[in-house]
Amino acid sequence: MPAAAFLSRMKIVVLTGAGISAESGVPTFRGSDGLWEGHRVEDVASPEGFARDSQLVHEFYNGRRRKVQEVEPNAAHHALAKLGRARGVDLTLVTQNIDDLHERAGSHEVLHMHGELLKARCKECGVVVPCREDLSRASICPACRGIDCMRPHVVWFGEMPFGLDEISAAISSADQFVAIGTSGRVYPAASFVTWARHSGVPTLELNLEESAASGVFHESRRGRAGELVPAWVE
Ligand code: BJW
Repeated sequence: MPAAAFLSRMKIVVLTGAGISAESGVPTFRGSDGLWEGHRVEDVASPEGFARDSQLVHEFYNGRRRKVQEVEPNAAHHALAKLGRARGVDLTLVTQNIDDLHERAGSHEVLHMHGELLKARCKECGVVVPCREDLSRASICPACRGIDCMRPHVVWFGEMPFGLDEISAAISSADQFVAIGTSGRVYPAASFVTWARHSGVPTLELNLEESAASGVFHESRRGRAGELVPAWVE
């Protein structure tokens, strides 16, 4: 067996946020003219908001679903796909983003902790199905045939993010934790850097501006993801 086979691969956990897709033309949430501008968060991103006015929520996500199918991955998504293919690297790619730009850049097994815009879920029977078209109150569940029970397959405030056990295990055994393009304002993702530090894992932030979590990282680099991420991966 070659000696290299005994060398363990470097385990890197990357967390991405809205900032990585900004240069593809996908608006972030909290910037000026961010996604929440013109919407009350609790109206469009909570189960209570959906129960109050599902049509408003459908329209919000229908617009974003159409838009996301018109944009392309950028240099930062491509750099992370390249990192995932690198020999000697064991990459766990966790994204808070509901777009599919990591996959379209060539990344595999992306952990979408806040769900996926191009999927819908039946709130009655739980089936998850691909969804590229508009949803409405008239949408019919393909499994249970119920009416007005399909919702975007996303994680709203007050709901449990996906894959937390897997993410926690990956962070605690990582050699490096890197957060890219996220404001550090939404939990539990904002705590990942603290989880990493508790496990003695070196932490790096790549972000346009100072974030709410910047002070917790060992190192923070400021700039556009489209420049910082390829430079870090090289
Ligand atoms: C660039 C750039 C460029 C720009 N290059 N950078 C304390 C502890 C635990 C929970 C809570 C807590 N306090 C409150 C909570 C509850 C709540 C929460 O966090 N509330 C906060 C508002 C305080 N959290 C929840 O309810 C979560 N569930 C939960 O906690 O379950 C119980 C639980 C408890 C304990 C452990 C485990 C579980 C669920 C949160 C769901 C969030 N959902 C959303 C919507 C998803 C669907 C959709 O997309 O519509 O997720 S909200 C929204 O925010 C979306 C995002 O994924 C998320 C994060 O946003 P992100 O990515 O950081 O974007 P921005 O816009 O905020 O920042 C962009 C950054 O990029 C900026 O810094 C820019 O500078 C930068 N940038 N251009 C590089 N070119």
